[in-house]
Amino acid sequence: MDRRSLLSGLGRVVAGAALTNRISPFGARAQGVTTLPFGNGDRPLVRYPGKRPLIQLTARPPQLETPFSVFDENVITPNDAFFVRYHLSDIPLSIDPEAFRLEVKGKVDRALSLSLADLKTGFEPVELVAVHQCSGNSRGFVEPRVAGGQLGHGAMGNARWRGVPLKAVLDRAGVQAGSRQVTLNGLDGPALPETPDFVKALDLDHARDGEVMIAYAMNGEDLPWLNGFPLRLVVPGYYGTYWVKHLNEITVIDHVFDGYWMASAYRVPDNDCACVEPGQGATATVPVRRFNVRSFITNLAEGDKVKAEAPTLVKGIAFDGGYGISDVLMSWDGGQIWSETRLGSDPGRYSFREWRTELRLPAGTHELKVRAINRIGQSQPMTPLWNPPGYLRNVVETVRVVAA
Ligand SMILES: Nc1nc2c(c(=O)[nH]1)N[C@H]1C(S)=C(S)[C@@H](COP(=O)(O)O)O[C@H]1N2
Ligand SMILES: [Mo]
Repeated sequence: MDRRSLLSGLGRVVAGAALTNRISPFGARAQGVTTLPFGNGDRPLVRYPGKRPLIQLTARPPQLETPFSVFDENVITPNDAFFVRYHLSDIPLSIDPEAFRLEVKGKVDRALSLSLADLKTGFEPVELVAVHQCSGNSRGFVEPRVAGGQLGHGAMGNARWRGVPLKAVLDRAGVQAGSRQVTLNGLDGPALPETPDFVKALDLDHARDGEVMIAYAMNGEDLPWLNGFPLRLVVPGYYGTYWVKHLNEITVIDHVFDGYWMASAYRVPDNDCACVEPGQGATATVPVRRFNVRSFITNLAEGDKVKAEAPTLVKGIAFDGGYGISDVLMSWDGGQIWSETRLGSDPGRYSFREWRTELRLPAGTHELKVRAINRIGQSQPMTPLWNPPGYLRNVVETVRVVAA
Protein backbone atom coordinates (compact mmCIF):
# COMPACT_ATOMS: atom_id res chain seq x y z
CA MET A 1 0.00 0.00 0.00
CA ASP A 2 1.33 3.39 -0.98
CA ARG A 3 1.11 4.86 2.49
CA ARG A 4 3.00 8.10 2.74
CA SER A 5 4.45 9.53 5.84
CA LEU A 6 6.21 12.66 6.94
CA LEU A 7 9.08 10.51 8.04
CA SER A 8 9.65 8.57 4.85
CA GLY A 9 13.26 7.46 4.98
CA LEU A 10 13.81 9.01 8.37
CA GLY A 11 12.11 6.41 10.52
CA ARG A 12 15.30 5.43 12.27
CA VAL A 13 16.17 9.00 13.16
CA VAL A 14 12.73 9.28 14.73
CA ALA A 15 13.13 6.11 16.73
CA GLY A 16 16.10 7.78 18.37
CA ALA A 17 14.25 11.04 18.86
CA ALA A 18 13.03 10.18 22.33
CA LEU A 19 16.61 9.82 23.43
CA THR A 20 17.86 13.22 22.40
CA ASN A 21 16.27 16.63 22.45
CA ARG A 22 18.42 17.68 19.52
CA ILE A 23 16.05 15.77 17.24
CA SER A 24 12.35 16.60 17.16
CA PRO A 25 9.61 13.97 16.89
CA PHE A 26 9.30 14.84 13.19
CA GLY A 27 12.75 13.67 12.22
CA ALA A 28 14.22 17.16 12.21
CA ARG A 29 17.93 17.74 12.68
CA ALA A 30 19.67 20.81 14.07
CA GLN A 31 21.91 22.55 11.52
CA GLY A 32 23.32 25.50 13.46
CA VAL A 33 21.91 28.79 14.65
CA THR A 34 20.95 32.14 13.20
CA THR A 35 20.08 35.49 14.75
CA LEU A 36 17.05 37.56 13.75
CA PRO A 37 17.61 41.34 14.04
CA PHE A 38 15.63 42.01 17.22
CA GLY A 39 15.87 41.19 20.95
CA ASN A 40 16.01 37.45 21.81
CA GLY A 41 16.43 36.74 18.10
CA ASP A 42 18.69 33.67 18.36
CA ARG A 43 17.05 30.71 16.59
CA PRO A 44 18.12 27.19 15.69
CA LEU A 45 18.37 26.33 12.02
CA VAL A 46 16.69 22.95 11.63
CA ARG A 47 16.24 20.59 8.71
CA TYR A 48 12.87 18.82 8.55
CA PRO A 49 11.94 16.10 6.05
CA GLY A 50 11.39 17.73 2.66
CA LYS A 51 12.85 21.04 3.80
CA ARG A 52 16.23 22.75 3.65
CA PRO A 53 17.49 24.19 6.97
CA LEU A 54 14.87 26.70 8.12
CA ILE A 55 14.62 29.00 11.12
CA GLN A 56 12.79 27.15 13.89
CA LEU A 57 10.43 29.13 16.12
CA THR A 58 8.93 26.10 17.90
CA ALA A 59 9.43 22.35 17.55
CA ARG A 60 6.02 21.15 18.79
CA PRO A 61 4.19 21.89 16.62
CA PRO A 62 6.80 22.71 13.96
CA GLN A 63 6.92 26.41 13.16
CA LEU A 64 9.60 27.29 10.67
CA GLU A 65 10.41 30.53 8.90
CA THR A 66 12.19 31.07 5.62
CA PRO A 67 15.67 32.60 5.78
CA PHE A 68 15.23 36.03 4.22
CA SER A 69 17.99 35.53 1.63
CA VAL A 70 15.70 33.02 -0.16
CA PHE A 71 13.50 35.91 -1.31
CA ASP A 72 16.41 37.37 -3.27
CA GLU A 73 16.96 34.19 -5.27
CA ASN A 74 13.68 33.79 -7.13
CA VAL A 75 10.24 35.39 -7.30
CA ILE A 76 8.86 31.89 -6.57
CA THR A 77 9.68 30.51 -3.13
CA PRO A 78 10.91 26.90 -3.48
CA ASN A 79 8.85 24.23 -1.72
CA ASP A 80 11.77 23.13 0.44
CA ALA A 81 12.24 26.70 1.70
CA PHE A 82 8.57 27.53 2.28
CA PHE A 83 7.60 28.53 5.84
CA VAL A 84 5.58 26.27 8.13
CA ARG A 85 3.07 27.23 10.77
CA TYR A 86 0.82 25.00 12.88
CA HIS A 87 -1.26 25.78 15.95
CA LEU A 88 -1.95 22.31 17.28
CA SER A 89 0.65 19.73 18.12
CA ASP A 90 -1.26 16.67 16.87
CA ILE A 91 -0.24 16.99 13.22
CA PRO A 92 -0.77 14.08 10.82
CA LEU A 93 2.32 11.89 10.53
CA SER A 94 0.99 9.38 8.03
CA ILE A 95 -1.67 9.66 5.31
CA ASP A 96 -2.77 7.05 2.79
CA PRO A 97 -3.42 9.02 -0.43
CA GLU A 98 -5.62 6.18 -1.77
CA ALA A 99 -7.88 6.16 1.27
CA PHE A 100 -7.89 9.94 1.84
CA ARG A 101 -11.30 11.59 1.34
CA LEU A 102 -12.45 15.19 1.32
CA GLU A 103 -15.93 15.35 2.86
CA VAL A 104 -18.34 18.08 1.73
CA LYS A 105 -21.42 18.23 3.89
CA GLY A 106 -23.88 20.37 5.84
CA LYS A 107 -26.48 22.47 3.99
CA VAL A 108 -25.94 20.78 0.62
CA ASP A 109 -28.21 18.76 -1.67
CA ARG A 110 -25.67 15.94 -2.03
CA ALA A 111 -22.93 15.29 0.53
CA LEU A 112 -19.69 14.42 -1.28
CA SER A 113 -16.77 12.21 -0.34
CA LEU A 114 -14.05 12.99 -2.88
CA SER A 115 -10.84 11.03 -3.39
CA LEU A 116 -7.69 12.73 -4.64
CA ALA A 117 -8.28 11.07 -8.01
CA ASP A 118 -11.83 12.49 -8.11
CA LEU A 119 -10.46 15.98 -7.56
CA LYS A 120 -7.64 15.62 -10.08
CA THR A 121 -9.66 14.06 -12.90
CA GLY A 122 -13.27 15.04 -12.20
CA PHE A 123 -12.82 18.82 -12.20
CA GLU A 124 -11.17 21.39 -14.48
CA PRO A 125 -7.82 22.28 -12.84
CA VAL A 126 -6.86 25.90 -12.21
CA GLU A 127 -3.47 27.50 -11.52
CA LEU A 128 -2.51 30.74 -9.86
CA VAL A 129 0.64 32.35 -8.49
CA ALA A 130 -0.13 33.77 -5.06
CA VAL A 131 1.64 35.00 -1.98
CA HIS A 132 0.89 33.14 1.24
CA GLN A 133 1.64 35.12 4.41
CA CYS A 134 0.90 34.67 8.09
CA SER A 135 -0.78 37.69 9.67
CA GLY A 136 1.91 37.50 12.38
CA ASN A 137 4.73 37.80 9.84
CA SER A 138 7.38 40.27 11.13
CA ARG A 139 5.88 40.32 14.66
CA GLY A 140 9.37 40.28 16.18
CA PHE A 141 9.87 43.86 14.96
CA VAL A 142 6.71 45.18 16.65
CA GLU A 143 7.33 47.87 19.32
CA PRO A 144 6.12 47.84 22.06
CA ARG A 145 6.55 44.08 21.85
CA VAL A 146 3.55 41.80 21.92
CA ALA A 147 2.97 38.15 22.81
CA GLY A 148 3.02 35.55 20.04
CA GLY A 149 5.62 34.02 17.74
CA GLN A 150 8.52 36.47 17.40
CA LEU A 151 8.86 36.11 13.64
CA GLY A 152 11.23 37.89 11.28
CA HIS A 153 10.03 38.57 7.73
CA GLY A 154 10.13 34.89 6.75
CA ALA A 155 6.53 33.80 7.43
CA MET A 156 5.62 34.46 3.80
CA GLY A 157 6.25 32.90 0.42
CA ASN A 158 5.07 32.95 -3.19
CA ALA A 159 4.08 29.82 -5.07
CA ARG A 160 2.25 28.56 -8.13
CA TRP A 161 -0.77 26.69 -6.76
CA ARG A 162 -2.73 24.13 -8.73
CA GLY A 163 -6.05 22.64 -7.78
CA VAL A 164 -9.79 22.89 -8.14
CA PRO A 165 -11.93 25.97 -7.48
CA LEU A 166 -13.81 25.62 -4.20
CA LYS A 167 -16.80 26.94 -6.19
CA ALA A 168 -16.78 23.90 -8.50
CA VAL A 169 -16.85 21.51 -5.56
CA LEU A 170 -19.61 23.46 -3.78
CA ASP A 171 -21.64 23.59 -7.00
CA ARG A 172 -21.39 19.84 -7.37
CA ALA A 173 -22.64 19.38 -3.81
CA GLY A 174 -25.43 21.91 -4.39
CA VAL A 175 -25.45 24.65 -1.74
CA GLN A 176 -28.91 25.05 -0.23
CA ALA A 177 -30.77 28.35 -0.11
CA GLY A 178 -30.26 30.30 3.11
CA SER A 179 -26.65 29.13 3.60
CA ARG A 180 -24.17 31.73 4.94
CA GLN A 181 -20.67 30.30 5.33
CA VAL A 182 -18.46 27.29 4.76
CA THR A 183 -16.23 25.94 7.51
CA LEU A 184 -12.90 24.34 6.70
CA ASN A 185 -11.18 21.74 8.82
CA GLY A 186 -7.98 19.74 8.41
CA LEU A 187 -6.58 16.46 9.71
CA ASP A 188 -4.58 18.03 12.53
CA GLY A 189 -6.06 18.31 15.97
CA PRO A 190 -5.31 19.46 19.48
CA ALA A 191 -3.22 17.38 21.88
CA LEU A 192 -5.58 18.28 24.72
CA PRO A 193 -9.39 18.07 24.44
CA GLU A 194 -9.77 21.57 25.97
CA THR A 195 -7.93 23.15 23.03
CA PRO A 196 -10.28 24.17 20.21
CA ASP A 197 -9.71 22.39 16.90
CA PHE A 198 -8.34 24.60 14.11
CA VAL A 199 -11.42 25.37 12.00
CA LYS A 200 -11.84 28.46 9.81
CA ALA A 201 -14.81 29.92 7.95
CA LEU A 202 -15.40 31.94 4.79
CA ASP A 203 -18.55 33.73 3.70
CA LEU A 204 -20.28 31.84 0.92
CA ASP A 205 -19.79 34.63 -1.64
CA HIS A 206 -16.07 34.58 -0.99
CA ALA A 207 -15.92 30.78 -1.03
CA ARG A 208 -17.68 30.85 -4.43
CA ASP A 209 -15.66 33.66 -6.05
CA GLY A 210 -13.96 31.14 -8.36
CA GLU A 211 -10.48 32.03 -7.08
CA VAL A 212 -10.49 30.33 -3.70
CA MET A 213 -8.89 26.99 -4.51
CA ILE A 214 -8.58 23.52 -3.06
CA ALA A 215 -4.92 23.05 -3.98
CA TYR A 216 -3.20 19.70 -4.46
CA ALA A 217 0.03 20.96 -6.00
CA MET A 218 2.55 23.69 -5.33
CA ASN A 219 5.24 24.70 -7.81
CA GLY A 220 4.53 21.63 -9.94
CA GLU A 221 4.81 19.05 -7.16
CA ASP A 222 2.53 17.50 -4.55
CA LEU A 223 2.09 19.85 -1.60
CA PRO A 224 4.98 19.42 0.83
CA TRP A 225 3.88 17.46 3.88
CA LEU A 226 4.34 20.35 6.28
CA ASN A 227 2.47 22.72 3.93
CA GLY A 228 -0.68 20.63 4.01
CA PHE A 229 -0.35 17.41 1.95
CA PRO A 230 -2.51 16.24 0.27
CA LEU A 231 -4.92 19.25 0.06
CA ARG A 232 -4.93 22.79 1.33
CA LEU A 233 -7.13 25.80 0.82
CA VAL A 234 -5.61 28.71 -1.12
CA VAL A 235 -7.36 32.02 -0.46
CA PRO A 236 -5.64 34.49 -2.80
CA GLY A 237 -4.84 37.85 -1.20
CA TYR A 238 -6.01 36.76 2.25
CA TYR A 239 -3.89 36.06 5.31
CA GLY A 240 -2.58 32.53 5.77
CA THR A 241 -4.91 31.66 8.64
CA TYR A 242 -7.63 30.81 6.08
CA TRP A 243 -5.31 28.57 4.04
CA VAL A 244 -6.36 25.40 5.91
CA LYS A 245 -3.88 22.54 5.55
CA HIS A 246 -4.55 18.79 5.29
CA LEU A 247 -8.08 19.92 4.36
CA ASN A 248 -10.53 17.02 4.72
CA GLU A 249 -13.83 18.56 5.79
CA ILE A 250 -15.91 21.33 4.24
CA THR A 251 -19.24 22.11 5.87
CA VAL A 252 -21.86 24.51 4.54
CA ILE A 253 -23.66 26.28 7.41
CA ASP A 254 -26.62 28.67 7.63
CA HIS A 255 -25.11 30.95 10.29
CA VAL A 256 -21.86 32.78 11.08
CA PHE A 257 -19.36 30.31 12.50
CA ASP A 258 -18.35 31.16 16.05
CA GLY A 259 -15.45 28.75 16.63
CA TYR A 260 -12.43 29.99 18.59
CA TRP A 261 -10.20 30.57 15.54
CA MET A 262 -12.76 32.95 14.02
CA ALA A 263 -14.51 34.48 17.01
CA SER A 264 -11.51 35.00 19.32
CA ALA A 265 -8.23 34.57 17.42
CA TYR A 266 -6.97 36.22 14.22
CA ARG A 267 -8.90 39.43 14.79
CA VAL A 268 -7.79 43.05 14.45
CA PRO A 269 -9.28 46.39 15.54
CA ASP A 270 -12.39 47.21 13.52
CA ASN A 271 -11.21 50.44 11.87
CA ASP A 272 -9.49 51.50 8.64
CA CYS A 273 -5.93 51.10 9.93
CA ALA A 274 -6.65 47.90 11.94
CA CYS A 275 -4.66 49.70 14.64
CA VAL A 276 -4.84 51.32 18.05
CA GLU A 277 -2.46 53.59 20.00
CA PRO A 278 0.65 51.51 20.79
CA GLY A 279 0.17 49.69 24.06
CA GLN A 280 -3.59 50.22 24.16
CA GLY A 281 -6.12 47.35 24.22
CA ALA A 282 -8.36 46.76 21.21
CA THR A 283 -11.97 47.84 21.19
CA ALA A 284 -14.25 46.15 18.64
CA THR A 285 -12.49 43.63 16.39
CA VAL A 286 -13.05 41.88 13.04
CA PRO A 287 -11.38 38.82 11.51
CA VAL A 288 -8.16 39.53 9.57
CA ARG A 289 -8.86 39.73 5.85
CA ARG A 290 -6.75 40.89 2.89
CA PHE A 291 -3.02 41.56 2.96
CA ASN A 292 -2.03 45.17 3.15
CA VAL A 293 0.75 46.50 0.88
CA ARG A 294 4.33 45.45 1.65
CA SER A 295 7.74 45.79 0.03
CA PHE A 296 11.25 44.61 0.87
CA ILE A 297 14.81 45.13 -0.23
CA THR A 298 16.15 41.60 -0.66
CA ASN A 299 19.72 42.01 -1.93
CA LEU A 300 21.12 44.27 0.82
CA ALA A 301 20.95 43.65 4.54
CA GLU A 302 21.34 45.96 7.54
CA GLY A 303 24.95 47.15 7.85
CA ASP A 304 26.09 45.97 4.41
CA LYS A 305 28.98 47.85 2.80
CA VAL A 306 28.77 49.14 -0.78
CA LYS A 307 31.20 51.02 -3.00
CA ALA A 308 30.79 54.81 -2.81
CA GLU A 309 29.96 56.65 -6.09
CA ALA A 310 29.75 53.36 -8.00
CA PRO A 311 26.54 51.88 -9.42
CA THR A 312 24.85 49.81 -6.70
CA LEU A 313 22.02 47.49 -7.62
CA VAL A 314 19.13 47.54 -5.15
CA LYS A 315 16.32 45.05 -5.71
CA GLY A 316 13.50 43.32 -3.95
CA ILE A 317 9.86 42.32 -3.91
CA ALA A 318 6.47 43.93 -3.29
CA PHE A 319 2.94 42.57 -2.98
CA ASP A 320 -0.56 43.43 -1.81
CA GLY A 321 -3.95 41.80 -1.27
CA GLY A 322 -4.59 41.21 -4.96
CA TYR A 323 -5.20 44.59 -6.58
CA GLY A 324 -1.66 44.45 -7.99
CA ILE A 325 1.41 46.61 -7.42
CA SER A 326 1.60 49.70 -9.64
CA ASP A 327 4.70 51.49 -8.29
CA VAL A 328 7.65 50.81 -6.05
CA LEU A 329 9.56 53.86 -4.82
CA MET A 330 13.03 53.98 -3.31
CA SER A 331 14.67 56.54 -1.04
CA TRP A 332 18.28 56.56 0.16
CA ASP A 333 18.07 59.66 2.35
CA GLY A 334 15.77 58.31 5.02
CA GLY A 335 12.54 59.03 3.16
CA GLN A 336 12.83 62.65 1.96
CA ILE A 337 13.39 62.12 -1.76
CA TRP A 338 11.77 59.17 -3.55
CA SER A 339 12.38 57.82 -7.04
CA GLU A 340 10.65 55.20 -9.16
CA THR A 341 12.14 51.74 -9.52
CA ARG A 342 11.66 49.38 -12.48
CA LEU A 343 9.15 46.58 -11.98
CA GLY A 344 9.92 43.06 -13.15
CA SER A 345 7.58 40.86 -15.16
CA ASP A 346 4.05 40.43 -13.80
CA PRO A 347 3.24 36.86 -12.69
CA GLY A 348 -0.28 37.97 -11.67
CA ARG A 349 -1.84 40.35 -9.21
CA TYR A 350 -1.53 38.00 -6.23
CA SER A 351 2.17 37.30 -6.75
CA PHE A 352 5.35 38.88 -5.43
CA ARG A 353 6.34 41.60 -7.93
CA GLU A 354 10.07 42.08 -8.39
CA TRP A 355 11.55 45.57 -8.62
CA ARG A 356 15.06 46.94 -9.08
CA THR A 357 16.96 50.19 -9.33
CA GLU A 358 20.54 51.44 -9.42
CA LEU A 359 21.92 53.95 -6.96
CA ARG A 360 25.21 55.85 -6.76
CA LEU A 361 25.65 56.48 -3.09
CA PRO A 362 28.07 59.12 -1.75
CA ALA A 363 30.42 58.03 1.03
CA GLY A 364 28.65 57.70 4.35
CA THR A 365 25.81 55.81 6.03
CA HIS A 366 22.46 55.81 4.21
CA GLU A 367 18.96 54.76 5.15
CA LEU A 368 17.45 52.91 2.21
CA LYS A 369 13.67 52.76 2.28
CA VAL A 370 11.26 51.09 -0.09
CA ARG A 371 7.57 51.88 -0.48
CA ALA A 372 5.04 50.21 -2.77
CA ILE A 373 1.71 51.50 -4.05
CA ASN A 374 -1.06 49.29 -5.40
CA ARG A 375 -3.53 49.86 -8.23
CA ILE A 376 -6.16 51.33 -5.91
CA GLY A 377 -3.66 53.77 -4.37
CA GLN A 378 -3.00 51.96 -1.10
CA SER A 379 0.55 52.21 0.23
CA GLN A 380 2.61 51.69 3.37
CA PRO A 381 2.87 53.91 6.44
CA MET A 382 6.18 55.61 7.37
CA THR A 383 5.65 54.84 11.06
CA PRO A 384 4.40 51.43 12.18
CA LEU A 385 0.73 50.83 12.90
CA TRP A 386 0.23 48.84 16.11
CA ASN A 387 -2.39 46.36 17.30
CA PRO A 388 -2.41 44.04 20.35
CA PRO A 389 -1.79 40.74 18.50
CA GLY A 390 1.04 42.22 16.40
CA TYR A 391 -0.62 41.42 13.06
CA LEU A 392 -0.44 43.09 9.66
CA ARG A 393 2.91 44.87 9.99
CA ASN A 394 3.51 46.85 6.80
CA VAL A 395 5.58 49.89 7.75
CA VAL A 396 8.06 51.16 5.14
CA GLU A 397 11.09 49.03 6.02
CA THR A 398 14.59 50.52 6.31
CA VAL A 399 18.00 49.01 5.53
CA ARG A 400 21.08 50.98 6.60
CA VAL A 401 24.11 50.58 4.36
CA VAL A 402 27.58 52.10 4.48
CA ALA A 403 29.10 53.45 1.27
CA ALA A 404 32.90 53.71 1.31
N1 LIG B 1 -4.77 22.49 9.39
C1 LIG B 1 -4.20 23.66 9.66
N2 LIG B 1 -4.18 24.57 8.69
C2 LIG B 1 -3.60 25.78 8.92
C3 LIG B 1 -3.05 26.10 10.18
C4 LIG B 1 -3.10 25.10 11.19
O1 LIG B 1 -2.65 25.30 12.32
N3 LIG B 1 -3.67 23.89 10.89
N4 LIG B 1 -2.48 27.35 10.38
C5 LIG B 1 -2.85 28.42 9.47
C6 LIG B 1 -1.97 29.58 9.53
S1 LIG B 1 -2.26 30.73 10.75
C7 LIG B 1 -1.03 29.83 8.57
S2 LIG B 1 -0.10 31.23 8.59
C8 LIG B 1 -0.83 28.86 7.47
C9 LIG B 1 0.62 28.42 7.38
O2 LIG B 1 0.76 27.63 6.23
P1 LIG B 1 2.12 26.90 5.92
O3 LIG B 1 2.49 26.09 7.12
O4 LIG B 1 1.93 26.10 4.70
O5 LIG B 1 3.15 27.97 5.68
O6 LIG B 1 -1.60 27.71 7.59
C10 LIG B 1 -2.91 27.92 8.02
N5 LIG B 1 -3.59 26.68 7.92
MO1 LIG C 1 -0.78 32.48 10.52
